[in-house]
Amino acid sequence: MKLILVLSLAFLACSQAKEVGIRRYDGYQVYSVNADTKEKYQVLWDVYMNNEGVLDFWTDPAIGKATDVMVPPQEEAAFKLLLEKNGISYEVKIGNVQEIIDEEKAENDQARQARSGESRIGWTAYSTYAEIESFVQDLPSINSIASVQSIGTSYENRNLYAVKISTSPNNRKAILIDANIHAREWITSATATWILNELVTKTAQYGEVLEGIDYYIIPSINVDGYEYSRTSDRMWRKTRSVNSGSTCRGCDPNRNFPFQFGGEGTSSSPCSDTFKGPSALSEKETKAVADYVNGLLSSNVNILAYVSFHSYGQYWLLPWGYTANAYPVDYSQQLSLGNAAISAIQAVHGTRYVTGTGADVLYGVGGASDDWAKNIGIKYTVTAEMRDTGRYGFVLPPAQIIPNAEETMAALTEVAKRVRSE
Ligand code: 0X9
Ligand code: ZN
Ligand code: ZN
Repeated sequence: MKLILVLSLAFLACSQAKEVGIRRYDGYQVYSVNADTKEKYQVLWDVYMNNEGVLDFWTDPAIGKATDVMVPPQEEAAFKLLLEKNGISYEVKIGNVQEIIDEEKAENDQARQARSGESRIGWTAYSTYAEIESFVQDLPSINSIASVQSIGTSYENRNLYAVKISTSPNNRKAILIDANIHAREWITSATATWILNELVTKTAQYGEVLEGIDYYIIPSINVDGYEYSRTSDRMWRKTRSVNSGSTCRGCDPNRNFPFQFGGEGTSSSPCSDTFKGPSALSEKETKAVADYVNGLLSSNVNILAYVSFHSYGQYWLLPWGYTANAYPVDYSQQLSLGNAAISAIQAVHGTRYVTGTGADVLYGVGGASDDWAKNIGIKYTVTAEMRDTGRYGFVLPPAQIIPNAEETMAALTEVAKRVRSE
């Protein structure tokens, strides 16, 4: 009797510690799987559909290209057996996910320590959302080309912002950037804030980017998810809204936009990482983006490009993304800009991107922000999947923030040149 009590108390203490702690990924491996036939793809798809909340598909199942799947240690044997039984080839890309999370955290803590005392954020480390927020709020006082616009609040009531950068009241052409739709893609908000900082503090150096064009930059949109990924679960992707009738939280904001909502690559299960949500724009964060962009268009802002920042894989993804072999009438122009952008990226640090439609290069996705933007009439739309090609995936070391941002700026310069000549 006594022994049982002690045991159950110990269990209680242990489960409580887990509750408040950070989710750990000890022994979790990332498999890069290659389903090269329709049959093998079907097997992989079934695995994907039947293991929501157990296997984390870092990339959605695709045919004839790598699909990255994070596998918990207790599922490893069964997963490997299944692949082998079906003749699906694979390699282990990341041997222990917790190890790279620990490395990232150690580097980040060290870089933050080195910067302690400095009042503005730096790009040698990832920032908290509170730090991003005060960085954004300070921009107009550094340079009057920046103005901050409040675009709403998140599910957990954090403020959402867009920053407008404008060097002349006569500018009519504009480029819009959204970042950090996916919580764990930390590099995207770090890159967006770096770009803002460059434009505001080194304006004269960026004539090619700034001349004649206004920028509307949403540096972090899934802010609740971002904070949750920092404090509780590094691999969190979705929003943090409560789903009625389920204990699983959040929906995938990049499945929540009102174009091809519920189409390919979307799930109706709240526990899935690609849960589309109860209805299009059900999330306060996606609603804020859509209302903001529609508001700009109806006040005659000529948005000619929409760039959505994601990671990872090093892809410059063009429309359409909702299904394979679908191309807008102006696809040749999309592709020529895509090619210019990826060569500009490569020229900076040698990083190689691949360009093509989102669905041809990766997989079909309904309800994504890129296609939604294209569908409402914005000419050039892009999903930029930043570094890397899988060694770190989402857990990109902080030392790569600046090089990643520099090459993204080179690509943005190409977008600006194109938009200016439209
Ligand atoms: O699946 C996504 O939402 C994006 N990839 S990610 O790994 N960052 O989650 C790709 C979306 C590309 N756009 C479309 N296919 N429409
Ligand atoms: Zn993403
Ligand atoms: Zn550099």
